[in-house]
Amino acid sequence: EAGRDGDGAVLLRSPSGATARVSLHGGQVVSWKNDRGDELLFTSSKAIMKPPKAMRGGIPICFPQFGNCGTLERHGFARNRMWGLDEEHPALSRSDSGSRSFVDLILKPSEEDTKSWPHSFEFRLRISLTKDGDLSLVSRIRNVNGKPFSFSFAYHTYLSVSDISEVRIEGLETLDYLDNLSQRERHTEQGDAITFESEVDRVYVSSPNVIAVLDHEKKRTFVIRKDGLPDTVVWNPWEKKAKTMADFGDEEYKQTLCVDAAAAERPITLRPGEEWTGRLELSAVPSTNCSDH
Ligand code: TA6
Repeated sequence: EAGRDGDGAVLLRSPSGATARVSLHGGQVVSWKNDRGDELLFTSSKAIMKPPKAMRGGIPICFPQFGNCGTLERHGFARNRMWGLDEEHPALSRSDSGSRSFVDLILKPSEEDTKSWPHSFEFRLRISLTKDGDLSLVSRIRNVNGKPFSFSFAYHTYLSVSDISEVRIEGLETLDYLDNLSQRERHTEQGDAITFESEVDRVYVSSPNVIAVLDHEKKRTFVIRKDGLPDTVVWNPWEKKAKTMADFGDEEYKQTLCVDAAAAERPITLRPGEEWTGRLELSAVPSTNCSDH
């Protein structure tokens, strides 16, 4: 079938020539390239590309929980499941040239899933490339249960960076964050842009809907726009933690930074029949100087 590669991943192409690959395993974006063919998302050289676990890199979807709580799988089961194509009219998603710029996926709970999380939902995920090559993910989660349920969520986004020491985040200054490295203790960020010189694992709460990740060496700025997702998670495992991860190279912490649009601090509650929408839009723009975004 056109638009699918040998591994069953869906290939997207924007009119500008940007591309993305979406794996049905996890509904995970596993590649996003600009019109020059530069890869913008990180994938570990040690990533395990087949089920049952999510591959290390790209954008795994964390649902129905972000983190580790109770009997539910760590970061939820959505990233580990096979998703279906949700396309009534697949031809509509193709451009004149035959390539497609978006795909609609769907996840419903299996019987196994309802044992660890006894709720019924329909999770629809549209992944698209805009005409300029920006990457957009829109999640719509509907409660098809007779009772309310609550969940947390994250787009666990592994950005590809030149060297973590050359990277800074703008937009999270002076915010409160929960520090996962010290029992989720609450701290307040100082006034400066965030830079990296050791392990970081934080949930910045009630963060702005637009933040920027500046890669000085690559002269590239990622602009991250979110909607419906109040928090931003920032994670880099650094050297020691990297060595404990079997599917992550010892030195690869230098080449990636996770910046996740998330609903992590407070769960989202849906009443029967209600639907929630959470959006992420990523763009990568050349930056000629530091304030250029
Ligand atoms: O905050 C990000 C985080 O929860 C970290 O604690 C970290 O270990 C990471 O996600 C990756 O989790 P994973 O289950 O994919 O190894």
